[in-house]
Amino acid sequence: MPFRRAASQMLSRLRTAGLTDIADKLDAGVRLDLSDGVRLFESPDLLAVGWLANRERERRHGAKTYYNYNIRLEATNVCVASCLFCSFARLKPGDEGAYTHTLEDVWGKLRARAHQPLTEVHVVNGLHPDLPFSYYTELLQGFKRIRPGIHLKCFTAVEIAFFADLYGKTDEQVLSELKHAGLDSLPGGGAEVFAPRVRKKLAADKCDADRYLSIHRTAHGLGMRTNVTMLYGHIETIEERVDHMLQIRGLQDETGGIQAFIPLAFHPDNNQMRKLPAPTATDSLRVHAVGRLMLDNVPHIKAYWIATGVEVAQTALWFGVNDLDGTVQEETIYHVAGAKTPNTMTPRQLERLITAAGREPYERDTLYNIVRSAAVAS
Ligand code: V47
Repeated sequence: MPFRRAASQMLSRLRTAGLTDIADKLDAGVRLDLSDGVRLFESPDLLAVGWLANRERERRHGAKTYYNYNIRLEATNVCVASCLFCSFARLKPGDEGAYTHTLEDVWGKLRARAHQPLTEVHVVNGLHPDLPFSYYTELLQGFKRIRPGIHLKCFTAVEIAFFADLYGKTDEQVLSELKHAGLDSLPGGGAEVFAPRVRKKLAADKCDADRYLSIHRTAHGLGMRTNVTMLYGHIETIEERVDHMLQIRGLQDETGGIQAFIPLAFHPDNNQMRKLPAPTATDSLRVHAVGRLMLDNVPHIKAYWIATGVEVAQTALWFGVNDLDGTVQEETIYHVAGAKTPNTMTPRQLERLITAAGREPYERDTLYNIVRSAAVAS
């Protein structure tokens, strides 16, 4: 029978790829370890790895694929950190290309979209040395005044650590005060690669992995959800990638507060690592697939289409991914670093992309409540 033949072909393919024991572990609900993760990265058979990741994706989500109606805002690119991979930051106010929007200007971007049924504002900023803390609390309060129901996913853990040090507060105080002002969740930026070797070379000025994870832990304790990212395709080793995933899994075991893992493809233009090539499509598919397999306790694996490219994000829907981020609209970090993707996609375009991949699109809010199902709407 054709189905039996296909299944037995897959089994023999897994055997040839040396992945049968990993498939067995997944079937038995046994956790994969560091050496399993390394083997998944090293296996020449990308389709076998993808097949395993897809199986886990379908076990959890079937064909359901999420996106959201969001806007990305960056209020300032002034940043005291000099991360080697960053093309966005300017060290000081007044440096060429440096900007800091007034609160009215940032709020204006939301006001200008009064006609859009946005559910999320996602803010990531540079680490500005001179702004008062009230700039950030008022930013949040203003967003909520303009759109009371909107979800504010703002400030990476690296920004929270910076605020605490700059304004003489604890991480918990910063998070509580921002929450009081309207903060709903933390985005996953700033994780880069947790391994101290990589972090020291690439992002020496940023808080270390322990503090990044501790801030997420604290946010979870305060009832907030967070995402976690990994910047891949530069100087990190395969072991360092898997170790990064295992540290995320460890935190998730403790708190359960992580919603999504988002691998971020390194973009080399206009930064200090411009001599490195960008990661290939197959590497991107594999990182997402291995993320799904290692992170058995993180519900959503997101392909950020701005970073992977639209075509790879769509293909990744068969490599473990069940979320495509959203409409985005105002992205700069990736576009100044050479992203060739569009700046925005409409809900209709995202839905078409998902449907054309043989998956079912669902518009979600930030907390993965379904806002709209295309099947119901059409
Ligand atoms: O933290 C900066 C990365 C991140 C480059 O939580 C770069 O839902 C590649 O975190 N090449 C910000 N990456 C973006 C981010 C994010 C994106 C989408 C969704 C979510 C979420 C979070 O961008 C930074 C840094 O890791 N980054 N420069 C670059 N040249």
